[in-house]
Amino acid sequence: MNNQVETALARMGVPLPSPGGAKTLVSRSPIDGGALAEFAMADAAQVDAAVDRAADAFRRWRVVPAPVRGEFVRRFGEQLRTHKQDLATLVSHEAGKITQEALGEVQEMIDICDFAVGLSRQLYGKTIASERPGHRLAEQWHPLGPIGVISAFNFPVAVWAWNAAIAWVCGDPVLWKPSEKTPLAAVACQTLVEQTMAESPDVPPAISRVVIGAADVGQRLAASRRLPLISATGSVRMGRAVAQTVAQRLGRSLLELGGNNGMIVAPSADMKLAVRSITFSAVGTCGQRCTSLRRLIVHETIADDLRDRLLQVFQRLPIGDPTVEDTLVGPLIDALAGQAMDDALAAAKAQGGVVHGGGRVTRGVPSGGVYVQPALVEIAADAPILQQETFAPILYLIRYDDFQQAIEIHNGVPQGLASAILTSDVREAERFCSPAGSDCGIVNVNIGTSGAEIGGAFGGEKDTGGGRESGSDAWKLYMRRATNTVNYSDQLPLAQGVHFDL
Ligand code: UN1
Repeated sequence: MNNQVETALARMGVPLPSPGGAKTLVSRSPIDGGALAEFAMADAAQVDAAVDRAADAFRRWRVVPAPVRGEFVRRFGEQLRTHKQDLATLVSHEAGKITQEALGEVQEMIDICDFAVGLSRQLYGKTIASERPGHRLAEQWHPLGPIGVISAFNFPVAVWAWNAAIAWVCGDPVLWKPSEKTPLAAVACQTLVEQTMAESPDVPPAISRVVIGAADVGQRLAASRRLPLISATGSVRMGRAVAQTVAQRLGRSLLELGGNNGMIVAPSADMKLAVRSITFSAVGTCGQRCTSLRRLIVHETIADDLRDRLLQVFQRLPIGDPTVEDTLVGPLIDALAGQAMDDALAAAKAQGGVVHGGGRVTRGVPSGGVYVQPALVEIAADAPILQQETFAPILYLIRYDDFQQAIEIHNGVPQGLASAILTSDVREAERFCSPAGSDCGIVNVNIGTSGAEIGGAFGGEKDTGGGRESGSDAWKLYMRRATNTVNYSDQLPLAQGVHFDL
C-alpha cells in the first residue's frame, strides 16, 4: 500500500480490512493500478441482516427530535473538517482525482452537512385553510424509513454525503453500497461516522452502514421492501435495472444517471471565460463527472477561433499523477474506461469526425495507470455517437448557424442533466432558461456544466432519471407527508358540502 494512503488511514483511525469469506474485492489505484486494500463482499444474508438492523435503528431514530439529529450531522461535519486532507488523499488515490478536486469533493460533504444542520430546524409543513368551520388542515413531514444509497466511483464520497446528511436529519438510517471501485473511501467515511457516534449517545449506530459488493448487493437493496427509498447514481443501465426492481414493489427511487451534457457558445460569448469554463468542464476529473461537458455547440462564425484556442490549451495541459501539485488531468479509472474512449473516438472517426488528440500519454506519468490526452472532435450534429455518453475527456464540437437550431441540437439526446450557454445576449440567455429552452435539470449561463453548488437541487430529466438530491427541497423525497385534518368543533360538517344526515 502507498505511504500517503497508509498515513491518511492511520490519521483517520481506519482499521485495515482483514477479508474473510470466499468473495473479496480488491480496490486498485487508477494512478498506477496498485492494490490499495482487499474487502470481503457481503452475501445476501449479510445484506438482509444490515437491512434488519437499519429498520430497528429507524424505530429509535425517527423519534429523536430533528434538531438533535442535526446536531449529530453538525459534529460529523466537524469531523470532516478535521480530516479533510486525509479523506481527499484517499479520494485522489482511489478515484484518481487531482488534489484540488479531491479537496473540493470533501468540501462538498462539509457544505451539505452545514445545509442539513440548518434544515433540521426547517422541515416545514404547510397549514392549509380548511373549507370547514372548526377544522384545522395541516401537513406534517415524518421520517420515511431506512434509505439505500448506491453510489458511483467518480464522486466516491460526496454523493453519499448528499444523501446521508439529508436522510439523517430527516430521521432515516442509511445503508450504503459504494462503487466496487472505491470501497476504501467508503469505509473511511463510515469510520468517521462511527467516531462521531462515539460522542453521541442518542444515535443508534445502525443509522449508518456500508455494504460492500457487486451489482447483486445493489439489487438486493433495491428489492428490499424495508427500504422505502433507493437513491442510485451511476449508468443509465444500472439505473434502469434498479428502478424496475424498486417499482415492482412500489418503492420510491431517486436516480441520477448519465449526463451527455451540452453547451451553446453564441457569437457574443466572452472568449476568455469560454476557454476556461469549457476546459474545466470537459477535462476536469478526466471527463468522468456526470456533469462533464461533452457536446460544444458553437456558432459557425467563432467555431474555428474557439477550436484553435481550445486545442492550444488542451495541448499543454499537465497530465499525470493526480497527487502531484499542478497536475490538472489525472488518470481514467481503469483499462475498460480507456477502451471505451478508444472505441468512441474510432466510432466518431467512422462517422466523419475530425479527431484532435485523444491518444495515450505514457511519458512522465506513473506506469500502470491509463493516462490520456483529452480529445476534441469536430463532428456533424447528426452523428450517432453524439447520442451516447462516454465517461472520458472527449469534447465534440458541433457548428450551428441559427439559435433555435442550436437549442434543438442541444436537447436532441436521450439524457438531460447539465447544460450551459455562453452569451452576452440577454434574450438568448433567457430563451435558453425558458420552458422552450434547455430541457435539463441544471441550466447555467456563462459558466460551465460541471461544479454545481450543493444548495440547489441536483439531478436531471429523461434518461438521467428525474431524481433531485442535495439542496433546495430535495429533502422531501426522504420523508413521508401526512395531511392532518383536525376537527375541534362539536359539529361534523362534511367536505364538498355533502349532506349525510342520519
Ligand atoms: C456527479 O458527477 O455525479 O456538479 C456529481 C458537479 C459536482 C457533482 C457531480 N458538484 O460537478
